[in-house]
Amino acid sequence: MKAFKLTLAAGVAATILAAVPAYAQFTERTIRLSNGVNEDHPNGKGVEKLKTCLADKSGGKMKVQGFWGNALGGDLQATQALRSGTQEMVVTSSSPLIGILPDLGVFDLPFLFANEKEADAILDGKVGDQISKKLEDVGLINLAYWENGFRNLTNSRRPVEKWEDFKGLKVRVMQNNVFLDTFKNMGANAVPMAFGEVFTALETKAIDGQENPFVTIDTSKFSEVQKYLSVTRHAYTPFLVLYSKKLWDELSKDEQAALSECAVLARDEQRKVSRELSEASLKKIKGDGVVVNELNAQEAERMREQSKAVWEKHAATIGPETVKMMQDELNQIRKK
Ligand code: 2Q2
Repeated sequence: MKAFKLTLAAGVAATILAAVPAYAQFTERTIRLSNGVNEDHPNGKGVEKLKTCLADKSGGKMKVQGFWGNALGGDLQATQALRSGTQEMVVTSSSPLIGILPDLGVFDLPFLFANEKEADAILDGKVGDQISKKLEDVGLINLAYWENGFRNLTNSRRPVEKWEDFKGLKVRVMQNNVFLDTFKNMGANAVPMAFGEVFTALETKAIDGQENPFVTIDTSKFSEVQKYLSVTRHAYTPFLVLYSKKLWDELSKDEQAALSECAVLARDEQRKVSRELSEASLKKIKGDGVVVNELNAQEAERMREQSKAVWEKHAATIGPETVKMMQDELNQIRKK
């Protein structure tokens, strides 16, 4: 029996190795990838797909070690580690990085996308490519855009049914001036804070609320410390799947090609799981006793109108040409 098992294992190993052309250049390596959410978030499935794809393409030589829940620091801290070449990868929201690349603020403009179709077309098209090119100039290779998603408000004080209901709510926002102004403009007391500190701040009532997609609210267990969820869909945040340019430049062309192809394959899986899990997360949040309200069409339109001032204020800092490219591309997509 033992001999049979050994033969079988040798056979499997030979099959994997055979899939990799003899001339391909792969070196035994472990890629450290960090993220701020927990592994049961859709990012867990994205990273799993990345791992298996790289193993197939490299004959098991390219491994990925995932670090979850900000274990290697928050989004900005981890991204700086990539720029200094002390960490290979991070899956991070774009929003905390606008100090590194102001153009990223275009994704934070309130009510930018109406649906996932628009978000995918923009991120996987001309605007996404342009931003990725600019990221390379600041030491970051963006391999793909994954989905953080449409953001909704939770808080412990009251339902928000119109923009005036934000008045006086102490709401944590990502460390990003567009988000800060989006909430200040609606009368909230906006508090910039790293994601890793949010649960405790909600639990101790240091803040009243926060805003994130359903899957993040669910997998970060915010239902345990929040009473109300108002479905505002006030912004759509992408995830950047970043590789340190310093370390990227040390890779072979085959390793770079494998990472680029696998990150895109994993993107499609991550988005699929994110969209499947979104409805399930909303159901679970309701089941946890959170009071959920949707904004009616009229009040949602009034909130959009009120938020237009934020666009005008931030176009200059984001970069007028980037904002114009975004608007032109969106107009093209909406004509189809
Ligand atoms: O509100 C936030 O900060 C989140 O959307 C985070 O950006 C996101 O979960 C990242 O921390 C993932 O690394």
